[in-house]
Amino acid sequence: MERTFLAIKPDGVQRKLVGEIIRRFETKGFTLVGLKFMNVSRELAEAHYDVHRERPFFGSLIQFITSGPVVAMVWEGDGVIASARKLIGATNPLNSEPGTIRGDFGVNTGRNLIHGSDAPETALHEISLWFKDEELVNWAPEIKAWLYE
Ligand code: DAT
Ligand code: MG
Repeated sequence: MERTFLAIKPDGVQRKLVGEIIRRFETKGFTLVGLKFMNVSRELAEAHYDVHRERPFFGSLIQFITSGPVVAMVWEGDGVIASARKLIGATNPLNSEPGTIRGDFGVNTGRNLIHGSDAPETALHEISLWFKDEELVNWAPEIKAWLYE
């Protein structure tokens, strides 16, 4: 089954939205397979956001993501990569639909609460960047028959 990497950024942690955000992926029907609460090193931050290295906001992005603890997660389910992006909402929270995480809780692109992998290749890359294999838990939720035909 497909897996994606999600991270609640320092603003989501500081604003006490960790439970609310995790709840949305849980109640949707996706399965948590990796979770850690951690400070992010500059090295990891720069590797994670490497595609944005040349962008003008790169410095402030690295500063922000290393400014406080984050909740790093791996979630599993059919179509979870694209679906999680929909649950998260557009990059600029002012453009995110109400009902999405960014649409419900944010007002600024630089404080958009949560990261989600944008494609299968990036998901694989980001999962391996943030998690060791043995940190991921393979398990079969008992509820599965009620979520999947
Ligand atoms: P997303 O997080 O929706 O995948 P992205 O990959 O384009 O968006 O950018 C990564 C993060 O960089 C984004 O969550 C917030 C920040 N960012 C993007 N565009 C920005 C901008 N124009 N000004 C400031 N920060 C920006
Ligand atoms: Mg992105």
